[in-house]
Amino acid sequence: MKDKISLLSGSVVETGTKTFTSINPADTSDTVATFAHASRDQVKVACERARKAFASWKKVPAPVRAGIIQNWGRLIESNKEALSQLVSREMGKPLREARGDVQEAIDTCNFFVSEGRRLYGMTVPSEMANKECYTYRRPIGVFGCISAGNFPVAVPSWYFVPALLCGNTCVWKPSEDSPLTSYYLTQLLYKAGLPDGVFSVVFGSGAKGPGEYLIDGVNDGWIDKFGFTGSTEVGRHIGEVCGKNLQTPCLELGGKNPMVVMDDADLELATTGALWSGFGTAGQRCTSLGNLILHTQIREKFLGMLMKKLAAMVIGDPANPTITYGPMISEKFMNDHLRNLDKLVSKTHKLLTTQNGRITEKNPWANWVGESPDDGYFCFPTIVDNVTPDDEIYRTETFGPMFNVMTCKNLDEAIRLANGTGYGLSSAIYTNTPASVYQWKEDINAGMTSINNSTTGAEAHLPFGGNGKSGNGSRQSGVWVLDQFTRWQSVNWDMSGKLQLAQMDTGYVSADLEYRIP
Ligand code: UN1
Repeated sequence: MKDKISLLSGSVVETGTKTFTSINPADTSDTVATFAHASRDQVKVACERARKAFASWKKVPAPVRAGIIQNWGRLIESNKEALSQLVSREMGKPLREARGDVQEAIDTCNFFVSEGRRLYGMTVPSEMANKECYTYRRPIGVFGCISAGNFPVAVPSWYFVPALLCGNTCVWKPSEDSPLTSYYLTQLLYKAGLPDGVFSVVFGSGAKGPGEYLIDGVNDGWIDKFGFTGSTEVGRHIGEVCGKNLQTPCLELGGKNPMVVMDDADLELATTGALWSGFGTAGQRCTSLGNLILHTQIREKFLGMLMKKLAAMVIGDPANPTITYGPMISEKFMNDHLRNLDKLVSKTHKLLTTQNGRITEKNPWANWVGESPDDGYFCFPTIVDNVTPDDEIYRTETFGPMFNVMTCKNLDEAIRLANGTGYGLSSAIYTNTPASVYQWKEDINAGMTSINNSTTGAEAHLPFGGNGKSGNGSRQSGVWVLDQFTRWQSVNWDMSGKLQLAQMDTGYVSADLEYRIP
């Protein structure tokens, strides 16, 4: 049944001939599933079904829609282990993290269930008698979404839970790296009681495939709202297409996330935080550490401690609970990483790590766990020192297990370096001086910042998103995301039985402005 599926749309399931396989990146002999690239016609069918379903879905009372979200959350929870195992098998993140990925979706459902009983508008006084004013949140229509493979459960839930709750219908193009996870996540949504046509999945590639057709669908009038998590380059293109059509997409793009360690920091904490920020998920989070900015006073001591912890780090089999990270998501991500090492690291830089690139049986990582590293796409952790603001590597997102080291003399310089990359997604500072924290919070140009914590690990009910090249100012999660999936409508209801003119037929009383206190 799951073979060669290209369109999944409730009762309508279609297959395709141009197939692609999902492969376990920790063991490439393990083919997880074969799906097919959806055709342009199939994307159109999905959008048409969504358009048709919108008329009735928006009329379903919000608490009833929220009931389906609640069911979805419960179903995800009761399938948490199987789904987590599948996430880990399909895209390679450690099982512990895969469980977190799934938990984030459960949290998101839980958060939004009661929002179905709010979705508050306001009653607003009128400036005229016998007239009432109100505001309502109205759904937007058909929501088209392209998501990435690094968070195949959490990030889609950030989009679809609020989108559906608010009364929109959806067409989803999930990552080619996690089709089976997307398939089951969608099956659980159907089992939760979602009416036919409200939610469809089109499988396959982005470029020259369903992703591209879905973006074109904005021009074709198929889509009313777009959501995208992925590269800045593709995000910019989506922004252009949506802008031309007077739409504002939700764009969650790249990052070059800085972490500053000041001279008063707890170095034990900061070294652990830096390693996790840089190498958790093999650096394949948009919130992963990009530039580590060390105060000159603690630089040498910090690096000594860091390299010691790095040497003890365990890499390998995603199911092994002791690992920090497993394989790259796919061969493409590994090759991109290898190309970055080749292209971006220059003679002026100093590699603090002696082994870089691909981990193999011939060139193994000392603390390797699992079968042969040759079975999968495993890479060494890389730390690049002596990076300056003039270097391309300083401002280029690398999305792999590598980060840069830079040095600063004071907080002003640290903030300049942190803000200079053009990105502004996540960030972190380690310091114990309240005044430094205060200045940092005010001056760091990032959508998210951590004090004495990792650059990664945003919680499900806080606004998530970035500035600059990291997005277009949209935010996901928490109550703030409601503004992405609804439009405000103001209503004024006149019961006076006559045409009352705003600003003119008011009962404003004039003051005696000549009066002066004696
Ligand atoms: C992403 O990398 O696209 O904050 C999302 C974090 C996770 C989500 C990352 N909760 O690291």
